[in-house]
Amino acid sequence: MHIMAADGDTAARPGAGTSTGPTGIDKLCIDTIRTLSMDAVQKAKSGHPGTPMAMAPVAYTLWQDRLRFDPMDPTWPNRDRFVLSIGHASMLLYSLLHLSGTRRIGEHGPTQQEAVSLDDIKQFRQLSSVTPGHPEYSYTSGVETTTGPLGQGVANSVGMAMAQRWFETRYNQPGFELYTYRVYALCGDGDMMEGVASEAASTAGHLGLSNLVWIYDSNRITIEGATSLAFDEDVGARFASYGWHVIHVADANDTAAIDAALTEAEGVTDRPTFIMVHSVIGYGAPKKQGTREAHGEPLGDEEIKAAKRFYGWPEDEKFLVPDGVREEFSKRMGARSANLRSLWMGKLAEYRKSYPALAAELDMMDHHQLPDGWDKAIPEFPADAKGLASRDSSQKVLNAIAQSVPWLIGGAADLAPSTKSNLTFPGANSFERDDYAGRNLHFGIREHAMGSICNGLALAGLRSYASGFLIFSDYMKPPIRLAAIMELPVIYIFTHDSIGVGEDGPTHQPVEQLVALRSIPGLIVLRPADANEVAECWRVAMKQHEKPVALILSRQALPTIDRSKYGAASGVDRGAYIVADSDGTPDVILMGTGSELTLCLGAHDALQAEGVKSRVVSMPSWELFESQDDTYKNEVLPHSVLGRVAVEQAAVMGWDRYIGWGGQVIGMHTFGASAPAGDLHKKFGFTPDKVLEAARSQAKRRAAA
Ligand SMILES: Cc1ncc(C[n+]2csc(CCOP(=O)(O)OP(=O)(O)O)c2C)c(N)n1
Ligand SMILES: [Mg+2]
Repeated sequence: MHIMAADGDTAARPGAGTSTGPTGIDKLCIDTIRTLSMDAVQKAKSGHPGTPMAMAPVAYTLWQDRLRFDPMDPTWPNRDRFVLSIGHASMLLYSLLHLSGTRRIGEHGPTQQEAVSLDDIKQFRQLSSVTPGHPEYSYTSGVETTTGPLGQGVANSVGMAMAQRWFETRYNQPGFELYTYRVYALCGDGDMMEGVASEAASTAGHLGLSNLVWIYDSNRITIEGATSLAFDEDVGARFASYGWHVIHVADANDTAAIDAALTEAEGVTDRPTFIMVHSVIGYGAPKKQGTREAHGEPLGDEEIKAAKRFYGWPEDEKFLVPDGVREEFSKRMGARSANLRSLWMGKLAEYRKSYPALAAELDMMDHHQLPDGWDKAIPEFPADAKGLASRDSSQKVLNAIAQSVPWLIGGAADLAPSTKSNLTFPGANSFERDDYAGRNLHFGIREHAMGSICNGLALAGLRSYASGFLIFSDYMKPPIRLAAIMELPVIYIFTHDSIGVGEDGPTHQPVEQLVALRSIPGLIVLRPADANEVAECWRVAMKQHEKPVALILSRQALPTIDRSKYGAASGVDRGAYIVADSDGTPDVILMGTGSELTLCLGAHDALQAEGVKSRVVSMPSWELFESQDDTYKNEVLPHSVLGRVAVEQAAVMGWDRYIGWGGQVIGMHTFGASAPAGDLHKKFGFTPDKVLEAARSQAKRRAAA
């Protein structure tokens, strides 16, 4: 259908302010975004119409004239990233993907199919549609990250911007400016209130990430009503103090001012830019605009008609894309970006010839591959009764791997000396504003942002790791969960894994963290028992390309098990394996993880001497074990053996799956306490005697059976 491109908004219209609004074809395109969003939410009978309506001019200006994003290939490596941190405004993004004609990515790259068709928009929020309630990475082509939990998107954008800097520094060469992309995030009041956004913004300011722009939709409305109910600070001043360049745009409809702000941001070379845009939520809906009612529910047929009248739109038309709108996107944004991408592809072809080794690295990253021999330098640890802490063996293994996998980068939340996560070889410097090639990231004491930034780094193609005390994994649960949802292979190095922490007391002793992590679908949790298991755990972690992995490591020394006497540590990749056994069917199976495997082995020796047949199973990962076939599972834990003891210094929840009815778990039922570790082990029953006692009693079940 053809409708005349109406004139711009005027000050007389409600909510229009005194702006010089968009006119002609621009207004037509913007109003198409608005009306598609209203119609989709109305049809779905749920969703968030108000913010797409208000921010349409801002997003349109960015996409149409700035964003270097080629709809023909939404995965082009040097594309600018657009992060919709206000994930509830998903219809804004779906409308843009549709109108720009963005192509769907198939198994072998871009296809001829639309990423989001008009039919898909009509299926907004329905089962199996590519238009879920909140944008989901890899589900809808063109969506850069999964958003919805407020604060996450902006924090991811910091990781993406750090990754660009890292790529630029390592791979750009004279005459080959391969990596120049910028990262734009659209955020709202909710993002600004969330702590993780502050952590991430503070980090970005410190690092001087001038390739990063956050556009803040300041509409002063959230779900409960006016932001004044809970939020009055001067957000601009806050960002200025973080070291950001701050620009104010008085009216979201003022596309000229938005354009000017984006130009200004491009000129800032030493800091990120924060563009604070004042908008009216639900702009154009006469009764609901500027109110909380425009946030999260359909506007209703009458209000939609009135808004359409206000836009000069045929009020009875639904899902209307007027003639000329798609063409305008393709003429401007499409042509501009296609040109940039084709120049870039040409450059890449030349680069491959001039810098084959660097190009090979980029290809490997792209294909989730590891360099040949990447694990050759991983040490084998000799048997040693004294042994070493798993955090220490992890450091050795990590450093061995990182030397052959240059794109493995990460760091800690101010705990690297304790978590032993630093890369110590020459050239592995700190990532800082004067050395963006550094590989040791200093997140400061910002666990939440650390997790979200690592997701951003992983989204950009790097293998990222985050490290901290296991107890503080609670502070980064949201990004861990999102890594699992997005299928990002981020690695978490969590140390100080139990009451073995000792004197620091219950606030620092993890109890329920292990089961909490194990409850996250898709996350692989590994708690190695000795140095050689640590090496195997790292092998498992590095081979993942769609699962995050949490390594759970000890502060205290763990004996290095004599593998000539016991089962090989390579069993780790099956999640659970037999370490010690007896002839024939065992009377009792002892299962342990981490530091508790030694207790099981001690009990095993004593039981052998008593003529009790026992088996010891090391069980570093429930998830890996669950993915084995039934034959293997039954081989390791035969159904016929009822006598079972599990030992783990953590909450007992979940172990019932493996001990069966009547089995016994020696675990934690309360929080820990502040005392030397030895005393705590006695108090909570982690002693050879207690394990032996439980094993003897369980072994009797065979006789009784
Ligand atoms: C971490 C988190 N907490 C709560 C919510 C629920 N929620 C969704 S939108 C919203 C209000 C957001 O307000 P704002 O960012 O100002 O968006 P606007 O209403 O202006 O579109 C809330 C509380 C959420 N999505 N994420
Ligand atoms: Mg708001």
